[in-house]
Amino acid sequence: MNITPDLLRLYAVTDRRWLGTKTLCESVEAAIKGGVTIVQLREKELDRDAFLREAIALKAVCAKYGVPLIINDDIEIAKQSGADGVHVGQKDMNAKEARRILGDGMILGVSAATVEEAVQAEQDGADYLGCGAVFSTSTKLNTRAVDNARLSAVCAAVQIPVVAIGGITAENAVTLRGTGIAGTAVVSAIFAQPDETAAAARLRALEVWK
Ligand code: TZP
Ligand code: MG
Repeated sequence: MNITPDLLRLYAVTDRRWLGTKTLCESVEAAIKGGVTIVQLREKELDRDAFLREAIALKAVCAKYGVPLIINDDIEIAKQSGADGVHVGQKDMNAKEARRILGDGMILGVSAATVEEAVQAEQDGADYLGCGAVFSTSTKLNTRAVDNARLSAVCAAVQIPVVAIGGITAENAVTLRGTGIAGTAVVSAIFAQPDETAAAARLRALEVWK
């Protein structure tokens, strides 16, 4: 167990498409100031060198605030950048293999949209699960829908903490209360907003895990 539920209250997953004139580091730092508790660097377009540079720069920002940095998909980038862990989807590297390469001391997050996937991921050594999409989203294509009954079943089936993801906003997040989630993971509800600090503070204040 490399993570506790309190570190998963508000999980910011990056997306550079809304950066405008800001750097990713500036945008993430603004979000952390609003109450983000964990950050995932998710880069689908950057080449390897640029991804590694961004990861190293972002690790310095996160470390300043004691916020863990997770790297999407790429274990080698996670290790080389000094990040705190990696997040893999069902179609990425097998969770057991990811845990083997990572060792025991780094955080492993796994996406799970069913109880079966959740139980398997826990067995394979995941520290936390991302479960969704709990609402419709245009940020990621080809998501699977997870309703509150499924989300509750996933939370009940595993000992490790679960974060909900997909289409979560400051308006709809409260409907996730009572499912057993440790927190919410968002992209556009923070990074598509003009003021990331205010957006993060609003989401964090909802305390949907209670
Ligand atoms: N995984 C499942 S949905 C999603 C990811 C990365 C995108 C969530 O983005 P948004 O903007 O919070 O809906
Ligand atoms: Mg992935």
